[in-house]
Amino acid sequence: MGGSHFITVEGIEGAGKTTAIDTIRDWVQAQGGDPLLTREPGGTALGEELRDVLLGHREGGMSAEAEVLLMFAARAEHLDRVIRPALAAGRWVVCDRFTDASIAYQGMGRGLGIERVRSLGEWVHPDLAPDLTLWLDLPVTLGLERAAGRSRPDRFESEQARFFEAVRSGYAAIAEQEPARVRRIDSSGTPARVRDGINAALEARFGG
Ligand code: Z5A
Repeated sequence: MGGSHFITVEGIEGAGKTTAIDTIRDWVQAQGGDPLLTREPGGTALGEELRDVLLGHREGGMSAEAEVLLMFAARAEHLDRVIRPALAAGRWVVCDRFTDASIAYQGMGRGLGIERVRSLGEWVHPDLAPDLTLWLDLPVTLGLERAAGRSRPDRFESEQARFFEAVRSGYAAIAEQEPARVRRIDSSGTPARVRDGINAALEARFGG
């Protein structure tokens, strides 16, 4: 159970990542670990500035290419200043979204293509991949319903169901290609059921 581990959490809008991350934190702490919780885009001073640019409603929006490159600029900084040092120090790192989000949102949602975006990941972090990715999966309509009650939608949240269907299919493709790393969690059920699914996935990957 010793040593560093890198866990990422993914899913469409309203998938319940916030609750999932609490569950992961509790599980790691119960094993005696002290997890670093972080997020993308963000996690550093520059990353949070880029997050504001990416999520804000800029007049005219931005091109898909600019969007994906800004995501990876924030990620490069995050890796350099936060993720790699924490892993090197032997900590667990739990990250709310990572490169899979770029593949799903920019590759599929924006139509840049999975392989093009994946090649950016191979350039920015050729030697590093999450040990475990929890993909919180639920129907798009349910995710949008859950998210509807929140504050003013950001630039991504303002997208329509068709966009999130494409994003979801991106996650499904990644899960199919990398079954050892990506664990699908059915997130359509009650919070207690989702929590059980996450705990089971953590136990299967890191337990015993
Ligand atoms: N993005 C990108 O395009 N490319 C990239 O490379 C990266 C990101 C890294 C910001 O991400 C945006 O950036 C994101 C993708 C894009 N846009 N979108 N969509 P973010 O992760 O910060 O934003 P978010 O997706 O809006 O996530 P969130 O708000 O942090 O979490 P969430 O997963 O959407 O959901 P939640 O807040 O945890 O839960 C939603 C609601 O459902 C909430 O009221 C909960 O209490 C409720 N809930 C949760 N679980 C349940 C269950 N089981 N039953 C009933 N209700 C539930």
